[in-house]
Amino acid sequence: MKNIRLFILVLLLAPILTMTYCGGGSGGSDKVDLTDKPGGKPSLPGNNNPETTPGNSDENQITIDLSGTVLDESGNAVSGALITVKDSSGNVIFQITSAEDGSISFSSELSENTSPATVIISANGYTTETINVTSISDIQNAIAKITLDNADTTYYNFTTNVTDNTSGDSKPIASAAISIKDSNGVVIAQFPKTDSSGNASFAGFISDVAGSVTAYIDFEYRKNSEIKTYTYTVSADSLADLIAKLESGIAVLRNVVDGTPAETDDNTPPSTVQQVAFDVYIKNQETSEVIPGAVLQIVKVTDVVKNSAGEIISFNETTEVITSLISDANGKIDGTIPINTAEGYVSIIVKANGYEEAKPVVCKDISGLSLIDGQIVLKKQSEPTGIDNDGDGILAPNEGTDVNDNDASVAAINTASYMFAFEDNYDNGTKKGDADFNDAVVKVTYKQYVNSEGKTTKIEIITKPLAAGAGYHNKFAIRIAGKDHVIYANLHEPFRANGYTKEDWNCNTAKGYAYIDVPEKTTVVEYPEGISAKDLGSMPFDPFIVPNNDSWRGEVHIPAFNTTYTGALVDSENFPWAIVIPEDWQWPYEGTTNGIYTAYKNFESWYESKGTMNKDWYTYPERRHVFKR
Ligand SMILES: [Ca+2]
Ligand SMILES: [Ca+2]
Ligand SMILES: [Ca+2]
Ligand SMILES: [Ca+2]
Repeated sequence: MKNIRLFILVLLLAPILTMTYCGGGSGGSDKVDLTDKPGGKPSLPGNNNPETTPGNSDENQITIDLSGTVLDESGNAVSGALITVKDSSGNVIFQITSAEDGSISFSSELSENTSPATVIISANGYTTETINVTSISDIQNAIAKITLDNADTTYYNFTTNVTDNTSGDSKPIASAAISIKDSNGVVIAQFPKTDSSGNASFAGFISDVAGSVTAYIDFEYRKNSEIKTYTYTVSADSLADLIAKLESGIAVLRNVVDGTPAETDDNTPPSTVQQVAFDVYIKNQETSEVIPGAVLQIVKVTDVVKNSAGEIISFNETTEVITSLISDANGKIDGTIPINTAEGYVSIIVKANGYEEAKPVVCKDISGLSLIDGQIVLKKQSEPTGIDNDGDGILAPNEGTDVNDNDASVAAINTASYMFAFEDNYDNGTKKGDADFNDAVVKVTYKQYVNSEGKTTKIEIITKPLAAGAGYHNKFAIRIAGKDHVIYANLHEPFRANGYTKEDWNCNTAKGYAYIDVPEKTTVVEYPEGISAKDLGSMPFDPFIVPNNDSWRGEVHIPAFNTTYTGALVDSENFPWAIVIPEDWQWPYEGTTNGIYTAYKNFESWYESKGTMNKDWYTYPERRHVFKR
């Protein structure tokens, strides 16, 4: 009903409302029709030279076809040899494994900018070969016929013992499969499975590999009545060091952090930002006592490379912390974190005073998960020593993670920026309103202050109005924990305060006009008693507009989040009227035919595929159709 009324109202108003706008301080003004509809191209004052840069195309791809064989010194085929191609920074570009008959073949699309530097050929029992290359044809030459030398080997005969000490009771692990891999991931030793006492003996030759080596211990355990698999790894800088560790026995500390896939809901449109809930206990590995004040950091991971089987073969773990969660008095972490679905991959690090740092999750794609739950066990290291100036229980930097050791109300600060883009006149036809998503565009940076009990004590909302291409005077507000914080009662006001005249409506949306900068506004929300992560919810919270600040028009919210708004959030085809973009973004010009569909060619497949394809659609604007900042 509401939408029909809106539509009729706009139809009535459109011929009446003839408004003027001044762009870019040019001082010129012309009459334009208030359209905000497909095809409604505003007429512009003369002498405009709109930028006509060609569309932003995808990165150029080249197709490569490689083939060759791997033989030993006697000319026999070597199967299972691993050919790894890396760039000059050591990142893996791709990997190929030789077949039963020693043949290798690889066909794939690669970025034109690929610059291979080394080809590494490794196989169990052979000396690893490294060949320097500068081009794809160099790689073809290098792998056409590879002859591997038999490696120098050493005979080993020793026994290892594996126990599960997660609950502090050193239970033997039976039927564990143990293997040792070199730094290229080639298996150089395989053990018989552990017996009922957790023992496994190795007797045989192992190649004298250089560099670091890792033992992989795969086993099954029971969680609730379910059988789950776990891989525990032990690394060392040399084979001798690793064998010494294995001989002295391995006490497994099992960090159990499981993920539950999100249920696909046909009634929710896709979102570029997704929230993942955490329900995790942090415990002392020896005593099972809970650890309050432990900091769980979600760390950004980039440059993820997968092989054809979908396994991650390389990645870059950054030091950038996306979100910090802190365990409460019961050692529990119970809250949600925002994840940009286009990135998805994170690592998790847990730190607590006097405990060894733990990494229960290393490079995992958590987009598509709704919940991560389980327990993370930490090994006691020493009594905590160091400075805790404010007495909040978290030590100052160097020894601990307190971001402000002079303020007990803050132990971590989570910062993130989002752009929100709204339609104020939706559902007026076949193409989703005019879907220009420029009626209200704001950038919001949140700074969330979290204390050592995991409670939020303060949120700074830093808002920058970017565009208001609308005939309506829209109200912009953010709902947090059930309370509305009105940032602008009329989003045109901040533009008027910075040079637009009273009649302006096409603010930073008209083609041919320069961007007018509107300064940021900071709104501070305080929680003197602290609010729990569960009660607060998480970024980007619940931003919305009230079209023309008329309450009878309802509110426009981002539908992907748990908004408390009970009115309509999408149209009959689940099309959203508000979107969130997790980085800087260029909104469509006013009057762009079919709005966002034209300005962002990948939007349609992202929306139609329910967010599974073109997750980064917002990074590929058609430059002719978006406003330049
Ligand atoms: Ca402190
Ligand atoms: Ca502090
Ligand atoms: Ca619009
Ligand atoms: Ca508009």
